[in-house]
Amino acid sequence: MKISLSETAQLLKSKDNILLLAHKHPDGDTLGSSYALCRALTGQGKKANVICDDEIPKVLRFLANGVEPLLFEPEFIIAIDTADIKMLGDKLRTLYASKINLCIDHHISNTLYAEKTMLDDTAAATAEIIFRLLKEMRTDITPSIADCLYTGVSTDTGCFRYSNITSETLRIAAELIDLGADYARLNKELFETKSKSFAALERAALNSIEIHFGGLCAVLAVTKEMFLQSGSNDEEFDRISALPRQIEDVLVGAAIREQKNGTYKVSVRTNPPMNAAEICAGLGGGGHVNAAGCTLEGTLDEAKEKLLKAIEAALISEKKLIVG
Ligand SMILES: [Mn+2]
Repeated sequence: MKISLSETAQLLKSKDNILLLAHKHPDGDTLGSSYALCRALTGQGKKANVICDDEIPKVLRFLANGVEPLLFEPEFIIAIDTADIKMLGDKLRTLYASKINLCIDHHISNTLYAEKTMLDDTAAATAEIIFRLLKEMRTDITPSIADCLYTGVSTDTGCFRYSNITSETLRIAAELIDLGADYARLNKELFETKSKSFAALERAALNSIEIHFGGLCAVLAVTKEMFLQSGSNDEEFDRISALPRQIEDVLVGAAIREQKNGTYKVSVRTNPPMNAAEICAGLGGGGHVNAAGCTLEGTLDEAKEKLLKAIEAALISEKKLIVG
């Protein structure tokens, strides 16, 4: 059942011993929203905790600073920024799947798995909804709560660059700054600072870039050795995949990564009118119009050759490339 913001505020007023669940592979929005609400609830003398199936990424650990993990038998369980029960991860799903009393979320794809759902798919981040909820509850938004909410809103919008932002997003961010959000430090830590491992992987990846078809296609390739040497993790590789398409005039960007078993995982990103899903479908993979993937076998050169053939055919069929 969907409920409104004021019904959500009323409901929370009557509850105590509240457990907040963040989704797996936690990001700034699920954690920022959860810790903001947790701080607000404990600030009202209630008991509240945040839990997550996965470890909190280092760059987001400050969100939990000063929040004491309390011991209590949960009476009310809220999933935050979690569109599907699967997104909670195996451990939390096993423990709580049938017991989730409320979900607060902004994903249009929300499966309404919770007993009650406060869904606003016009919000760029769940943190926007939590901000409005705290105002509705007339709770004090302290500077550390403002930091948590600013983190949620800024990370889900790529630091206010994506097309999901609205004028409301910017008004909320402005209010958060007035409430003491340390935006300059947060922007630097969240968007400008790279881990040493990421910088090493990025350097190796940029060095590997080859340009094809008169500049319409860029391909990078990272071997097992390069990946191991950098000390990077999978999430960092995902960010690397975006690099080839960022080059001027490139319509098809691809990132090839050698996997542990010697096969190659390929990520293709396209700009219109090229269709990444179509290119990858021809290679046994699939995905979305502007981001898709597939797995290739053989040597690196053979994998690259197969991929380039598919890209060439797609460029020709879109009349971006004329064969003489
Ligand atoms: Mn979100």
